[in-house]
Amino acid sequence: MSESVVVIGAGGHAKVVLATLEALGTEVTGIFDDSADLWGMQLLGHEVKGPVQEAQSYGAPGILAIGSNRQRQKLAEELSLEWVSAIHPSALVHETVEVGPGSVIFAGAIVQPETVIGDHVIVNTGARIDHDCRIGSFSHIAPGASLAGTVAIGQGALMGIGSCAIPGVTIGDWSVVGAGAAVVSDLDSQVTATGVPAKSAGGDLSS
Ligand code: JB3
Repeated sequence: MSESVVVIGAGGHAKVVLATLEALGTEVTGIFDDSADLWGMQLLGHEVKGPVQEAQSYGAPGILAIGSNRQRQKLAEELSLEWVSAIHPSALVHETVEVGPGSVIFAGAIVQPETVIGDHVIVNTGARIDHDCRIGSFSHIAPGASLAGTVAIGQGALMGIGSCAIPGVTIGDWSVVGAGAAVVSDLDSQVTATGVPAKSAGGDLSS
């Protein structure tokens, strides 16, 4: 990846992005966040330099380090930056896996052959994605979530912490799968599903 990047967002998720960049030996040009009370503060030894628009003046590529799927999409549309992906050295990502710009794959994650990961996706700590999955842009596979082979995750969808999906199921755009839920049949778009087996309660809880 590139030698130096700007990081957008200065919260908890940004800490894990910074840890990933540290592990890769990538320099951080600066962190940018619209919360003025954070400006001048340090996050893991890196300065929060100013508002997100300012990141565009540094000429470095960027990573959106914000956990909200909707906010990552919004900022990706608003900011004119080249986006880079970051894959922690301890993640096992098969050489045939495609990873879109802006996506992050954190420590201990496993991604098996011929899976395609879209843009600005979060594959969080220890998540497992098996072969031939399709992971939509702006989605988030939370820590410890597990996808069997040929699962399709829609744009902006969230697989909650420790949730799972059996082979071949489709999870619609912007849907939310609750923590620990087991998805055994297709889910529509913009629904929330919880439980084992996961049942859709309707409604849109994506954030
Ligand atoms: O559970 C895990 C492992 N990670 C969570 C992650 C996926 O999402 C984490 O525990 C948090 O629940 C959450 O992390 P995040 O996004 O860093 O949340 P928080 O610590 O609240 O920080 C959000 C930062 O993003 C804040 O500094 C906000 O100012 C900034 N932010 C959020 N929305 C935004 C916007 N900044 C701009 N410019 N525009 C936004 O819409």
